[in-house]
Amino acid sequence: MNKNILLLSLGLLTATSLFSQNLKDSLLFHYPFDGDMNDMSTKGNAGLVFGPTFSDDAKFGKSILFDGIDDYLTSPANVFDCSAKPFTFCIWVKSNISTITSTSRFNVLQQEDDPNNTAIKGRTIAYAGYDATSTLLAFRTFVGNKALNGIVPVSESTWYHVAITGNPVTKTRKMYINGQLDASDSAIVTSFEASKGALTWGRAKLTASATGTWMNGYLDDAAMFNFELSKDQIALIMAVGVKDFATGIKSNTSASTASVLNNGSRTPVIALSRAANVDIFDITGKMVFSAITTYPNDKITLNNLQSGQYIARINSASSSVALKVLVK
Ligand SMILES: [Ca+2]
Repeated sequence: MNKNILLLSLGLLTATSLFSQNLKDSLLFHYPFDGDMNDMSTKGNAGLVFGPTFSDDAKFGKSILFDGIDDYLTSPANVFDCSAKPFTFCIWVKSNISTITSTSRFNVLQQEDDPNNTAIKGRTIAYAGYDATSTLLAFRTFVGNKALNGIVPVSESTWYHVAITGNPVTKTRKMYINGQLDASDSAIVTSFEASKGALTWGRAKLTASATGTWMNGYLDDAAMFNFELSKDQIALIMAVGVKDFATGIKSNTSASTASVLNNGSRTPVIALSRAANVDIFDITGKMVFSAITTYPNDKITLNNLQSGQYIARINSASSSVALKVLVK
């Protein structure tokens, strides 16, 4: 048994790779909202802007700000079909709604009716609605023609990371808020809609009245994947953003450039086989450590990390890897 395995077996510090597959092609769209509606996935799904402006109040780069009156965005048809494959939609959202009433609501992402068969109705993929129990706003999805209601209150002027996953085979839906599971169900909907309709952001369907559905606040770093992201993968997207998440997947899916060990004094150490940048984030996405190593002086001592789960992003000249790091 080599030293690393021995030390890991002590349970003082463990690390596992978050990725086992190349996921580059799984990204159906990625809108950073950094000044335009360009799609940074390989799918070329650039959208159109009808009113919203770009803001420096953002999670990554710029965000896009909706006035709550008549601002919206559109994306092309034939991008997304929730009946075809499992999916994950993720986005950062910040509400500007200061007074919550029983009619408070804003739409984040809406699917229009299918362009090939308008009898097939698109659904509201993500929105925030009034929760009568808490008398507060909470995030929801209506994929599957039934509301899945979250419980985390949506407060004014606070960024929330929203991730919604769906699986058309098991008819399972999950909603994560800030990386934590907020709501889920399974097999309670008949089917997921086979719609390939265009996507509309920040309001109800273009063919319907948008009254009461206008987005009032900010959106940032929106992406759709054609698989169900794990909780750990969602935490990594929160921490580093979709771009670096996808880059890390694309360039290297192996943890071979990094190992994690304990140096004998219960101080966690990341040992690297080459020079690299190491950034470590806590579960809320806050960077808690950053260093550049120079081989062969390749050990990073993590003196000040409290017990808990972290994400380490390690970039070298030739590769990139993300690790889940558990400090006990
Ligand atoms: Ca952005």
